[in-house]
Amino acid sequence: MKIAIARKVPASFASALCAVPPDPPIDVTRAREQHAEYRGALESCGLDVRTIAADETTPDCCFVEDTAVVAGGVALVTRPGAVERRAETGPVAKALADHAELAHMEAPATLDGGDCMRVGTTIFVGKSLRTNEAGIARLAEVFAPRGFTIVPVALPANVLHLKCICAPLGADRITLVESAPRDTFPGVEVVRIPEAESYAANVLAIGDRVLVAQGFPRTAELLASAGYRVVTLDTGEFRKADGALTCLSVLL
Ligand code: CIR
Repeated sequence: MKIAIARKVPASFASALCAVPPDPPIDVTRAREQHAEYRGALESCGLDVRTIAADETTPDCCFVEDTAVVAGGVALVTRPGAVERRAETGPVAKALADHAELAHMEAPATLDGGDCMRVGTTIFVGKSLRTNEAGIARLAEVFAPRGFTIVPVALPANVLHLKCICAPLGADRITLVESAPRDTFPGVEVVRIPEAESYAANVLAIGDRVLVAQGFPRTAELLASAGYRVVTLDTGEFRKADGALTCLSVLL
C-alpha cells in the first residue's frame, strides 16, 4: 500500500506565514477539521496515512510537502527557503527514514518541495524566492544519477511555488493555469485551468481519483471530462496561509 506522510495542525497555525494577512484570520479549529477530511480522503483513495505530531514552534509544519522530495526510493530532505520553516524537517526525515534512503541539503542551498513536480522521470523545479540555484544543483546531484531529468522553470515573483500553477495528473499529464506558457512542459499532456480558478490547479491525483479544492466548478468539470473521479475538499483555512492540497502530504 502507498504511504502518505501528513502532519497535524498546531495551535500556532493561526500565525502561519501568509503573503497577505488573512481577513477573517485563520480558524485553527476549522483547519483541523479540514485536515481530518483531507486525511480521510487519502485513506479512501487506499493510502496508509501516517500522521506526525504537530510542533507548536513551527506554525507551518502541516505543509509537509516542502520538507522533502521523494523519487526513485530516495527522500531528499530539503532546507526550506523560509528561515521560519527550517526546523520542520527533522521529524519528517525521521518518518521517511523507514521507507526511503535519505539524502540531505546543506547551506547555502534552499529548496521547497512545493517547487518540485515529478512527471514520469522528469522533475520540474521552480526557481522561486524559496528555491535557489544551489538547491536545484543539489536536487540534480541526488536524482540525476538515479535516472531523473531535472528541468528548472523560472517563476514570476508573485508565484510562491511551481505547484501553485500546475500539478501532476499521473505519469504524463499535468494541470496548468491558462496564463502559464505551454512550451515550458514539452511532451506533457496539459489540462488547462481557467485563470479565474487558478488556485484549483493544485490538485492531488491518486490513481484515477483527483482531489480538487472545493468551490472551483469549472476545474472539477474539466477533470471529470478528462476521465478522473473528482473528490472535492474544503481547503479554505489552508488557502489563507497560501497552502493547498499537495502541500499537506508527502506520498511514498
Ligand atoms: C509558506 O509560506 O511557506 C506556507 N505558509 C505555505 C506553504 C505552502 N506549501 C506548498 O505550497 N507546498
